[in-house]
Amino acid sequence: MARPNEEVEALLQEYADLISITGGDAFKARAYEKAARAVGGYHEDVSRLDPKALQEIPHVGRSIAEKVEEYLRTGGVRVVEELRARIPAGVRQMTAIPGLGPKKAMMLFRDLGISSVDELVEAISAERLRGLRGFGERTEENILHGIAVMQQAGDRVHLNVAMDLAEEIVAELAAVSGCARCTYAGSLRRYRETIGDIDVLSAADDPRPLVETFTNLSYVDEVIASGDKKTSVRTTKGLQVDLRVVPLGAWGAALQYFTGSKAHNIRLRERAVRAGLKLSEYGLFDVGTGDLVVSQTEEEVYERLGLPWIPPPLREDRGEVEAALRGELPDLVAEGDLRGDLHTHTDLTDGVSSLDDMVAAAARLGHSYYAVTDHAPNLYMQRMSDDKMLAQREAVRALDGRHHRMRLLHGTELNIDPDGGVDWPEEFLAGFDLCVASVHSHFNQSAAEMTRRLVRACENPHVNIIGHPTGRLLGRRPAVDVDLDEVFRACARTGTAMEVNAAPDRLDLSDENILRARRHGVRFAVDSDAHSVVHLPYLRYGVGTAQRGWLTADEVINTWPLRTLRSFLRKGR
Ligand code: DGT
Ligand code: CA
Ligand code: CA
Ligand code: ZN
Repeated sequence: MARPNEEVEALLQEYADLISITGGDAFKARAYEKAARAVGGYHEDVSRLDPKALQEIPHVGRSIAEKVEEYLRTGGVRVVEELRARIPAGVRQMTAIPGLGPKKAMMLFRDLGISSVDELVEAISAERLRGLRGFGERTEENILHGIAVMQQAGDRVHLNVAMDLAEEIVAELAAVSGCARCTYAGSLRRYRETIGDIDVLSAADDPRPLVETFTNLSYVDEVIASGDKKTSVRTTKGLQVDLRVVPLGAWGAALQYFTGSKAHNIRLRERAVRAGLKLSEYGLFDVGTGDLVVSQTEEEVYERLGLPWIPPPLREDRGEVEAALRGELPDLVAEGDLRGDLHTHTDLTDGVSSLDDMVAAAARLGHSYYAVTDHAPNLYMQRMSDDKMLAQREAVRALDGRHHRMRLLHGTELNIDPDGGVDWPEEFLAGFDLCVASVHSHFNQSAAEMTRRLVRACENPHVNIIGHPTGRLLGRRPAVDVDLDEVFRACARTGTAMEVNAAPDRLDLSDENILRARRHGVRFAVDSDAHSVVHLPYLRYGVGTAQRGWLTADEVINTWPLRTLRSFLRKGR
């Protein structure tokens, strides 16, 4: 698979969780957690490292390196499997419920014998949790909400997981002789925030060599179906991939059809019908004569329906057809429009790459400016201090302009406290080039409290960007309860940007919230929130999300020239 590092990260994290829920050594659990993150963010493919090179990864000592090696060699780790076996599968599922967590899940299993998510729902409605220490009515609500979040995510995967795999498959198929075209379509081409299955489309006269290569890919576990029109496989990680092979002459119609969304396609078919045409994956046909009208390119299909080509992220039937008819499609922000990244971390706090490495990697991506925004002191685990921050500023100033003349900004990611205050007083904040401010605690405040909290943060003259504004973690943590319109109004009024956090497990703001925010005239920052050099390219997922929110380049502050950006960052000061 594309990233063995992520597989190993998941395994080490699972081991850490297992240690802590079975009452093991907390120090050991923490060590595995740190190693997991370090491996996930490591710049080299761990499956290519020998045991000695493995130990050069931060937080990976001999014993952890041995387990990684065992996993890469055999596909499993004995001690992890032993611990897994001690906990029923249903309980392990319970530990993943957002808002419940491993400790409480184990307590419910031990004290009440609850051993599955279904049993837990039953126990809550029978009020069997009442009276248990640490379980109030609010907790019950949170657990039920958490279960809903988990079930909603279902078997869908994050965008980067699907993208890595899809790009690998497309590259393999494109190399097969006779393959005239190959690309991914479906929700992935539309940059939807999670992906149900991957749809790959190829053009060839003879589909057989392509199907042959496809079904024999090393990471294919099972061929679910193989017919004339479609071959579906399941990968070893449980992700479904559909391959369709069409004649080159039908490429445009097929690409249009299989990109979707279904709702967008229905709108197009209605337009076709009104024009006496029939639209299918084979082409656009004249209903009267049955003759093919067009099918080779998507542009032709749209044009024949009286429309300009519509970018895939807009194809959700959210008014794009109407806008296209009026000639008012937005000129969407593109990845190439971004001049920099305004929210990133280093190993001074919870990042795993050094300042030098982050800066060098960012410069290689072609950024013309780049902000370093490590965590502020109130996130206690990070042990930030004034001195450390000032020392980092010196280091940042020394590197300024050194890599491809990329300009550096020294910032921080502040913690918005429950009342809307932040970590430092004005005088200290004034020393930063920019401040991101985020909610990192007290996620369960009421909507009124949370709204006041975020509005106050916007009103702080030194807060420039609200980081991951709703705090959601896809499949793991729901968005906070807040009156977003009120917050958006405050952003527009105070000159505070809303972040589009590009981390694939956040994508926060979401496409729908972006659409809402832009109606208030809000400005946005598309940021990677990178904690490692390998996260820097995640910006593409933020741009995809911004496009789904209809954003143009001028609405995104990190497409602006540095001078314009600096003036925005002054907030009228
Ligand atoms: P996913 O896989 O749940 O993330 O979402 P999609 O959009 O990739 O959906 P999928 O894989 O079921 O189908 C891929 C595309 O094929 C879909 O976006 C539109 C097209 N399609 C599939 N079934 C239908 C259908 O019954 N009617 C129409 N008009 N289009 C369909
Ligand atoms: Ca799909
Ligand atoms: Ca599909
Ligand atoms: Zn951050």
